[in-house]
Amino acid sequence: MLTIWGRKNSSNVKKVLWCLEELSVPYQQIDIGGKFGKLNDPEYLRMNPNAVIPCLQEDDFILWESNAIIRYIAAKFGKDSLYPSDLQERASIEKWMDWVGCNLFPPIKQFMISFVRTPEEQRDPKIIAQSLAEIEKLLKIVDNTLSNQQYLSGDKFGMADIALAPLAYLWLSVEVERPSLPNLERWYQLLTQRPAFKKIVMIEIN
Ligand SMILES: N[C@@H](CCC(=O)N[C@@H](CS)C(=O)NCC(=O)O)C(=O)O
Repeated sequence: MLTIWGRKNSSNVKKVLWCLEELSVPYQQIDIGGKFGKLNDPEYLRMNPNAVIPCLQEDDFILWESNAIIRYIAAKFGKDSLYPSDLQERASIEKWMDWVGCNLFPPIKQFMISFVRTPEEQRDPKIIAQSLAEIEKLLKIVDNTLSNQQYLSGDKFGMADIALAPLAYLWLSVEVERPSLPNLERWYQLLTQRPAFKKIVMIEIN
């Protein structure tokens, strides 16, 4: 049995739980992080010295970094679906996973901290505007890409979609002015038809 450490409303935990649900892999999930705390408990730090979630535990095997976890799950349980054997096909998907983690996650995190988790009277409009501008710039790249392909992963749903969608969900769920990104919106609507997406991703954001 796989154990996933991390609260269910973290976007990085959602990626992992969604991937498991898509592949019908049984797992147990343990709430930690956010209001549950415990990230700096010595027992958790022994598993993940970064004191962040998610973390996967499978007997003695421990794995952290959400995208590394998705790759592992897909390779182990999704060879015929989420983990293409064609190297170029897989690299094109992994490119987007890295892009989401390196480029999109930092401004989304900044936005979450400075807007969603900060009371209105304490918000800094400049920081909020900067993070929103960066998110928009990046999502326009996604929108352009999605004008030529059905999914971020290509013709078929895959790991890149799993990496991006929980972050896109956050951005689409908050009350801010957004530019029109019709291809991204079409892609998002497609994902909302997936039961595992509804169950894992479309939950209360805070
Ligand atoms: N690069 C890491 C980032 C992990 C990360 O920043 N996780 C956030 C939640 S999305 C976290 O642990 N925040 C502290 C908390 O939830 O208490 C990954 O993709 O796994």
